[in-house]
Amino acid sequence: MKRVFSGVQPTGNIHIGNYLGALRQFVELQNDNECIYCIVDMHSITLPQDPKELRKHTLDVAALYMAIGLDPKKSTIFVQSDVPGHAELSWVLTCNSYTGELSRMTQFKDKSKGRESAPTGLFSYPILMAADILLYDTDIVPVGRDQKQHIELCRDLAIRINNKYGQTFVVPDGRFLKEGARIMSLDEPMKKMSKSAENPLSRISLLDEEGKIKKAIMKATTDSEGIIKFDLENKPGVSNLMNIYSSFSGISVEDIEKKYEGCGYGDFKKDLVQVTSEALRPIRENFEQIRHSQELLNVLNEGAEKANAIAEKTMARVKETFGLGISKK
Ligand code: AQP
Repeated sequence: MKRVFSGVQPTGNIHIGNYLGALRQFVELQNDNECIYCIVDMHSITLPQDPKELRKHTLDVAALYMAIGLDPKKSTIFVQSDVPGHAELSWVLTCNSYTGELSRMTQFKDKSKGRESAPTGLFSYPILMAADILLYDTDIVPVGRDQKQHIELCRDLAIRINNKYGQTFVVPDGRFLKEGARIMSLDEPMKKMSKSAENPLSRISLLDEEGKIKKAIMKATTDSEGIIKFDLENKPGVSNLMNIYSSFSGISVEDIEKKYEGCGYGDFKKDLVQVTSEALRPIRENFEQIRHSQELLNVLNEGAEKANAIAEKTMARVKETFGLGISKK
């Protein structure tokens, strides 16, 4: 069995980009692999968060993990800050990385744009992410395509340390979905859909009700051509909507083109509202049942225990490699 690790930041409600790009794979993978899924709250504080909101979102994401079908009997589900190994390993990796390679990360460039001085945590975000992955001897990391560069950096760090100090880390592979791998913002289709974007109509969250879904889709940016055609370069808005339609319905974009030949954007958008609402309804219903249950807290406690047991073993090996620590406690 391969070991799978991935995580989501509790920076807001999970949107369909997170779901179609990453989380959908989490569920699929749990049947044939040993899966570890984390709510990466320490990543969230790379930008300021309201502490109460952060706790709430952490539990929301955990409940959503279960609502989309993650089964705690098959997958380990836990909160990052409950396992100290993440921060510990992150420091070791920091000491083996270079400011040059971190400066090239596009996520850092995007998130620090317009700031005179960016938070250090934002700069070293990819190192914490590498620590998350390497801490569990991960083979496969299911993520959206936007994380490709971070996965490459993680691999580089693992290979660099293995070459210099001897075999210490498993070198992981990213796993990216083809369809829906990158869902774009509904109002600015050249930007990716994001939890923290200012305009709430730029995204559809997994917990949105039909009214909000309808508003966001009917207002989504298209173009003046009025033709349902998949053309990422010239028709990014329409192509993004087709991508969403295809991901939820399983109908290929070619068949969507045929189905809507001669139709206007209005008809297509109305159907997309229906397809999306139907796909999200069961998730919302499951969420309502799980969110305030004792079961959720039990799952997170047990998950942290299991994750800690693996993390402690890795950290013992890492300390041995680097000559760190004396006490065997
Ligand atoms: N628009 C997207 N399309 C496809 N996949 C996406 N992911 C994020 N946005 C899209 C994937 O979702 C997983 C969890 O993401 P994250 O919470 O760790 O951080 P993020 O990539 O920074 O997501 P957001 O929504 O943009 O959050 P904020 O606004 O807080 O930065 C990852 O696997 C990611 O690839």
